[in-house]
Amino acid sequence: MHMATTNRRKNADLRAAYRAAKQHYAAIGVDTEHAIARALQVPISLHCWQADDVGGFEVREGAVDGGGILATGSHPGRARNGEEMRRDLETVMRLAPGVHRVNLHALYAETEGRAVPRDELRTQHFERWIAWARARKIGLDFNTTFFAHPLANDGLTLSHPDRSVREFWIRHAVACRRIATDMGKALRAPVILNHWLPDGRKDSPADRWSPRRRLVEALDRVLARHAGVDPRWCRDAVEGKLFGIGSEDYVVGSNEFYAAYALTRNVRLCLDMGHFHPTETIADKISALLQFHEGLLLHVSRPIRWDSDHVVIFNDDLRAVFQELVRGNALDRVALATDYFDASINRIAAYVIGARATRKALLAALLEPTAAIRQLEAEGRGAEKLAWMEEAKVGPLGAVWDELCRRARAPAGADWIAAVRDYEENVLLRRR
Ligand code: RNT
Ligand code: ZN
Repeated sequence: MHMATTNRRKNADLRAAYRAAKQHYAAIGVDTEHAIARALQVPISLHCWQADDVGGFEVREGAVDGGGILATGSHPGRARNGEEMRRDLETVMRLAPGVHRVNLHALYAETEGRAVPRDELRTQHFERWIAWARARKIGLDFNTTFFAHPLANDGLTLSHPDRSVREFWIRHAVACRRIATDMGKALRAPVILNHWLPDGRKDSPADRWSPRRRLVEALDRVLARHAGVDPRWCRDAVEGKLFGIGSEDYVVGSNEFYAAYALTRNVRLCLDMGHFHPTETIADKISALLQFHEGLLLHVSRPIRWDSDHVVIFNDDLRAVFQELVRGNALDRVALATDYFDASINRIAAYVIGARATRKALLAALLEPTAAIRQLEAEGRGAEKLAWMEEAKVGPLGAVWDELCRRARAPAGADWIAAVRDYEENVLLRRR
């Protein structure tokens, strides 16, 4: 009943609600026109791997374990190839407003049914993705894939004690840097190449030192100068983690490791919202790290009790991250990429919920009367500051959000839900 009413809301009603909201915000010194325009511009890089549960298109030559990545659920409709995945992503981008990029993993190479070793991946294996992105005027981002591979089954890749294993993964990462460079050049937009590796130990390592030393050396080799790699188009990032499945006790690439590594090598640090202790959030880290780092990559995710990669929702953690970015005027220094995978519900809805929640959190932060509450804080009027922060939580955000959606030609309110149901009936359920 409520949903039906929402669906029938007229454009005129939305406009009227927006006019009232605009006045509400103007009265507290907030310009909604500016907030909408800014919120629409910020690119959100959509991870391709929600469409297929991090499966990938690779033709495999040996048994592999998941490498610490686990999508649970068996909802029908998983994308089985590039065409299906691109169609899914197009649908998501119609239903979520604002500028998007698409974030690929090396696992999504299209190799015409041939098994191409990861260290032999070339730009040609991503030509379809590049052509698609060019036609739709979207930027691409990219990731090395250090998991789901026979040479990752030991739980160690770039930090493996066996030199030949390390060399294989170094070649893989360099191949990806070349591909990212070509993608960036072709699209005239720099590509962020993120490196996350599962390396770690399940229990009580006797040596925490050697793998870390080897990882530094291997990453330095990856990030050295290589023919065909141009840092103007390929911007490397490194992503740390606290623990993973099978690496509960020790992760070689911890957050401290990469924070120091990224700073000293002038690459980007990636913070994933799920990669810390359960009550530790990343919002407070941003103003600390950006005193020293030029920029950051954020993996927008949602942990529940552990790094569970749940669908991103408009919750306090997400809002706090965007408040920090807006309050610190740091939106231009931080790249945003979604990162979660839920196979237990409609995957397209999972995407749209997360993409919309992310931009909604951005809009909400832009609607905060930051100058006013800072002034109160500076004057020592702490209770009033807190009171205004409380009031700001329930202003007419929804009306401004609807207007943002309308301007971006995306469905307002809950109107997108019916579109996903249609897509499920007409497209996803036919993928059997
Ligand atoms: C894993 C990291 C990593 C992956 C993707 C698939 O814990 O979050 O970013 O989710 O590379
Ligand atoms: Zn991540």
